[in-house]
Amino acid sequence: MATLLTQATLATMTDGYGLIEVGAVEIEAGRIRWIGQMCNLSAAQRALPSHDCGGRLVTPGLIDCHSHIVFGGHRAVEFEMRLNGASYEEIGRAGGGILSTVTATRAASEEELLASALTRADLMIAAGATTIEVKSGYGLTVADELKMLRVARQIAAHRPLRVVTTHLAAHAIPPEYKGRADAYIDEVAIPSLQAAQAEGLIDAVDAFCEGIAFSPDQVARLFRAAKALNLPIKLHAEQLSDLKGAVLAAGMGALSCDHVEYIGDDGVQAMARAGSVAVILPGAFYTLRETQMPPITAFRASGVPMAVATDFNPGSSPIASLPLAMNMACTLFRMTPLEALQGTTRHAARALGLTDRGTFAPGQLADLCIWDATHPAELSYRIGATPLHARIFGGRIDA
Ligand code: DI6
Ligand code: FE
Repeated sequence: MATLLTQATLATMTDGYGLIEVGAVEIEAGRIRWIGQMCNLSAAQRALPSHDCGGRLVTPGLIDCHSHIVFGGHRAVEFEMRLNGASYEEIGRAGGGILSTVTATRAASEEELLASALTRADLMIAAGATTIEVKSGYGLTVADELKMLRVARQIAAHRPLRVVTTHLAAHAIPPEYKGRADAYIDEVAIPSLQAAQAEGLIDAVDAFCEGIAFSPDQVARLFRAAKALNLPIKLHAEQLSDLKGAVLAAGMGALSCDHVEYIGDDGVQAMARAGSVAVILPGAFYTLRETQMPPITAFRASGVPMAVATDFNPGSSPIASLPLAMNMACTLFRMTPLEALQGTTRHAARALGLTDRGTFAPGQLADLCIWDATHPAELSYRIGATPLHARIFGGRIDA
């Protein structure tokens, strides 16, 4: 049975905002069937059951294309220790840092990991997300990476949310492989990738290319294994230094290069040639009090599409709200509100290799947000507010 949204201010995101004032959307079988102005509705459409949006802004459902919401424990104590003057090394010696999350994640059962991931998913839903990407990367053994990915896959069975999962075993070097990153790639990262793909647990492969993590050569080895399995690749690249990870990843056809604060012009040009999306993650920049900004002007000038995501993780980005990430992208990085909204809709879909969402067009999934706003710039302008009025998921309006 078809339904109709009426009296909507539609941001279709097909050409800029693609605004349609006094618009309507016909939804059938979970997909968008028709979009247009109210005055062009047919008599048959006017007879459909309808939901009056009261002039409110309606956008595609938001897409968080980079998150790490499956993990054990938390790092708030460490945050407090740092603010009391403890150094990163002292925190590491006291059992803190990313490896404390690895220890807590290994110790947690699938049920415990799912329960905590669902509370985070609920925060993302409340802020307008309808699709999220979730990465592994806190297990760092074959069994624990698979455990994380099974949990990530289960989220969508419990919530009105579409979940895309990414293998990120090459996130950190666990203590048992200290000084042996190559062995870790061969013995854990690649075997867990193959096992995850055999179980149907992953949609893409990611790695952290950085001095404190994996080298471009190690990442290339992992990516060749991903390509052999026909899996798309993406990379945490140039977050803290310029190791030329983006040149490597784009050269291998990456869907996206993420963080990219320290990317050079060679990286930007390689991404432009490959059509890779730059995923901008202002939550991590803010939390780590970084000062090197991603080269927004160069991405814009070179036609590299930019996405905006939360990077929700316990260490560097404990933020669940895409509208807040959009605000940060505008205020910290000088992205425009249009770019920020493209970054959480059509360009975020592209960063995940998805073509069935992120804009309003006939045939697209009927995942959308109705906002207590009348202009799309309000979504980026407000700080810490969540002007979500209602969310429509697969054509159904959330209670
Ligand atoms: N970059 C980050 O900022 C996070 N991971 C990554 O590759 C940090 C993850 C953590 O500290 O738990
Ligand atoms: Fe990340």
